[in-house]
Amino acid sequence: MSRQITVAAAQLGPIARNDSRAQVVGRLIAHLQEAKRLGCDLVVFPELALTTFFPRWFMTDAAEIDSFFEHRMPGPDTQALFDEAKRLGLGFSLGYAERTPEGRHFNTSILVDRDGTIIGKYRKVHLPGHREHEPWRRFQHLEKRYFDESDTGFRVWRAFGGILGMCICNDRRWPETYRVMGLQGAEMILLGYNTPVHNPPAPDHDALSLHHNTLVMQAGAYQNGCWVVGVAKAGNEEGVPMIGGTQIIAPSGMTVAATRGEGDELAVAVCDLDACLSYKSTTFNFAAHRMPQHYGLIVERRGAELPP
Ligand code: ING
Repeated sequence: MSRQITVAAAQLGPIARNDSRAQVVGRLIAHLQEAKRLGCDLVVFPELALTTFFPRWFMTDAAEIDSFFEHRMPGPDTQALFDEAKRLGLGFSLGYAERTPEGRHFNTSILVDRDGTIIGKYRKVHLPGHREHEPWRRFQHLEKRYFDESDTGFRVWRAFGGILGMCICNDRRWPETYRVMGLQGAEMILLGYNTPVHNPPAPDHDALSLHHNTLVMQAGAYQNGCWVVGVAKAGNEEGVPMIGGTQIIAPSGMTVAATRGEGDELAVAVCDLDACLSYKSTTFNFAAHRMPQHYGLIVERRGAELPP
């Protein structure tokens, strides 16, 4: 017996600062329609999939900053996306900038069922970059300025016949992300990212940006016996080249589908959730092999403390 989900990793090319929500939603709907044609059940969109990656700019005008956030989901600009997904019988995950009714701001991802119901919401835990304007940088990375810290943590949901989790972008670089969801039985982790090729504090890493992207997601998949779907917003966005590298990774750690370019492109795979079992029941049988009594420092310490 196999529990199969056919998944579309729905990569987006650049979104311009002045692209309207309607223009972007039109691109997302085109992805839904192509995914349906290819027999998909679930479509995974990138992080901040409704706007350009605005944390690249230092802004002080509250109205300008707020223009990048959604006050309601679905809202007037996104209802068409929910309606088309429901009409096609497709589930999807979507990354966007969330402004809550109380005025809090999050880098958010939602999981939406085939009937348009929002099953789950995740708010980004690992906010990279910095809080203040750092003019020495070719471009800013002000996620610590524009987004509040997560109040959801890492959760999973029973959906599409399995146990699904979500994370966002920088989260994928931290092994704790996958393990916390692995300890909740995650069989598939959906994540989107907006990753500049150039990392101002570490330019010598730039040539390895695609390698690091694949490395961390393949490791997370294998070490937790789960599928990982990583989806880029890619290409040269407002003068900042962003990596592609969208891919679907099996519990074996092998990439089974990947995009070729840096534009709007689907990578599709038939994902058998039962493929998780041979890893979760042997090599990564957590209950049989983990030794949490020796892992205390992982939770007790934030930064490393060196020996005397
Ligand atoms: N972007 C980047 C990411 O983690 C980054 C930030 C780039 C970190 C390069 C390290 C190296 O993929 C987001 N949005 O988190």
